[in-house]
Amino acid sequence: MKILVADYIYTPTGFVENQAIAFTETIQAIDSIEVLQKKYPEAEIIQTEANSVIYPGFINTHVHLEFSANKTSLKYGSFMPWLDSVIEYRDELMGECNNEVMQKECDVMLHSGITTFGAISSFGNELEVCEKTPQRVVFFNELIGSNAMYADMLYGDFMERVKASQSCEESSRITPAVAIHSPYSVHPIILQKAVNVAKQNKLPLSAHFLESQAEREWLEKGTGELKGFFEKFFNTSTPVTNIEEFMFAFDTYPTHFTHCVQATKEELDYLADKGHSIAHCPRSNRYLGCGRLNIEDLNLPCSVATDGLSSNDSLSIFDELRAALMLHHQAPMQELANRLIRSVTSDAADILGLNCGRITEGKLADFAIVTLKEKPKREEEIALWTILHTKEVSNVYIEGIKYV
Ligand code: MCF
Ligand code: FE
Repeated sequence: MKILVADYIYTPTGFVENQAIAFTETIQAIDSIEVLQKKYPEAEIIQTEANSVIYPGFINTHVHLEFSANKTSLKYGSFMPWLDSVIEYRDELMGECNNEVMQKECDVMLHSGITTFGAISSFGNELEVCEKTPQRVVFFNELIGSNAMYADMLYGDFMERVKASQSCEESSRITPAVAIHSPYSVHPIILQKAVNVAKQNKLPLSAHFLESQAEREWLEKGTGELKGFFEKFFNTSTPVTNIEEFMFAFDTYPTHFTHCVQATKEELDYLADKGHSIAHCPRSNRYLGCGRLNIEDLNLPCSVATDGLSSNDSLSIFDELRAALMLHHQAPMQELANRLIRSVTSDAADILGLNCGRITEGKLADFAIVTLKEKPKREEEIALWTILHTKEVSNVYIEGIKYV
């Protein structure tokens, strides 16, 4: 048993002062240090630095580790030139992205307090790193392929990767999962088969959806920049599905949809009605010229995530949260800061179906300890000062073990 003491603890009922947490792999009790010491006289007491706040470990629900080698290869500013550059540099970037490069990025996430991440994997290359890294990893095996001719082969390869990730479940903190790349890139036949795999095995399910204006135009009218892209690279000129057909394919299984920047109010209401959620990637959306997600109008659960280095400049959750504060410049500051912290803790845990993300009895003992520069003058600003001032967290615990 260990007892962690800090000036502040972020709990579901707000920031509490002068309390401590008793934990093993899971949280046993939250109370004053005096009460906990009496209850657990043998426990090791860990005193954090002055002005520290204990948060549940942060959760980054959507990242592509396989693109970690990208610095200046992919074109930022607008979606279609970016996609063209992915086709051009994908092989080169994958070649450069060895385990050492990916592990380094897992460490960047860890030092920003990320104790769980959702890794979108197109080839399964990052499985070994995800087995070794201390974090919990929801391993999203990605299905991609719009050509019916290759559908069986692509589906077969996808299933092999699903099985490989399932075989790591016992010996690591990996949860196997399914990702559908997007409506424009996945044939509806294999899409439905993959959704069924997720449903039958109760695996978390995710999909990129309505990220760019080009995607919307292609799915609605079969025109626009994606038409040229498909003619050039895939020798086709009509979309394989449309917005409704794609959305309906997920009707009976709650799915984590990434981006949704170009979704209409009706589409968002539909997703909400079916119990789905959104991964919001503010820097990725900005860098790929996709626009701003109207988070103020959302009535469905929403996480904030970094996406990959394919459309970002770092995998630090604090860099992302600061970007979100700037992108949503019209939102009341304190409220937004509190909502953002929730989006990478309890909301993200609920979305991925994990027993972490909250400091309450029985939850996994995953903690990120943030040390503020001085005592906050007003309690209602702790979330904001945390986001604005934190480059790295002071300590990280996962399942009760200290990693930072
Ligand atoms: O989320 C961003 C932008 N939207 C779509 N895909 C990706 C993102 N970052 C990486 N990707 C990957 C995706 O997983 O790029 C490939 C897929 O394997 C694009 S398809 C040519
Ligand atoms: Fe993505």
